[in-house]
Amino acid sequence: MHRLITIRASHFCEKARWALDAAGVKYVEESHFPLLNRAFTVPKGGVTTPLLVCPDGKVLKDSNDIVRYADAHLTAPSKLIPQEWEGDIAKWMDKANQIGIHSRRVVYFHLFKYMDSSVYETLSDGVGTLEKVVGWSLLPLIKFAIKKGLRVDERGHNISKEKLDKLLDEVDGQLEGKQYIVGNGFSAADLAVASLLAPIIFPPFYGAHLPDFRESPPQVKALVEQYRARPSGKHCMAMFSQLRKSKL
Ligand SMILES: N[C@@H](CCC(=O)N[C@@H](CS)C(=O)NCC(=O)O)C(=O)O
Repeated sequence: MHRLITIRASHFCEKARWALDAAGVKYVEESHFPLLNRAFTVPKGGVTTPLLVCPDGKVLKDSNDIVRYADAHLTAPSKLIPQEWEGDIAKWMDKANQIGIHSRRVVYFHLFKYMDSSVYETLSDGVGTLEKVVGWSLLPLIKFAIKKGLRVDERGHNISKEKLDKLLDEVDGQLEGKQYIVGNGFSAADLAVASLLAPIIFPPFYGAHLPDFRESPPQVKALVEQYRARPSGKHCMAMFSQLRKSKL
C-alpha cells in the first residue's frame, strides 16, 4: 500500500490526492500539522508535503512527481498527461505551482486576520489524537512559523495578490472559449490549476476540511466572490464539482 504524508488542508496535497484518486492508486493518508510534518518527511529524505512512499520503498517528494507517477497508472483516453500535450501541460503545472504559492499567502493572510478561530480546526484535519494535543499546545509557535516562513504579512499579501492576479489573467486568457486549459479534455493542467487555486475558491468536494465559506466574515466572502467570478474561478468550481466529486 502507498503511504501519502500530508498536511491535509494543503492544496499541494490536494493535487497529489486528486491525481492518485483519478488513477485509482490505493493509498493511506497520514496527515500532520505544518511544522510537525517535518518529523515525518525529513527522515524519509524529504521536507514538504505531499510525500508519497511507494510499496517498493521509493519516495516521491514533490506533488508534480506524484501526479506523473499517478498518470503512469492510467491509459488513453484517461491519461492526465497525454504525450502529445506533455510540453504544454508541464508549463501549466509549473504556473499552477506559482498560483499555489501566492494563493496560499493571500488565504493565510485572511485566515489569520479574520478567521483565526478556525485555524486549528483546518490545520488539525486528519491528524492523529496525540498529535492533535501536541499541535494545540504548539499552535502559537506553528502560526508564528507559518507567518515568518511564508512572509504572511500586509506587504507579502499585497505582493502575492498582484502576482496571483497576473497569473490568473493568463489562465483566464487561456480558457477563452475553452472548457479545459490544454487541448480538448481534462488534464493534469486543469487538475493542478484547480487544486492550487482552491483555497481561495472554497469549491465543493475539496478532499479536506476547509472552513465553511458561508459562515465566513464579509472580508473573506468578498475575496472568494471576487475570485469565483473570474473564468479561472469558474473553471476551478467546474473541475471540482464535475470531476473531483466522482473521485472522492
Ligand atoms: N513543491 C512542493 C511544495 C509543497 C509545499 O509547499 N507544501 C507545504 C504545504 S502547502 C508544506 O508541506 N509545508 C510544510 C513544510 O515546509 O515543512 C510540492 O509541489 O510538493
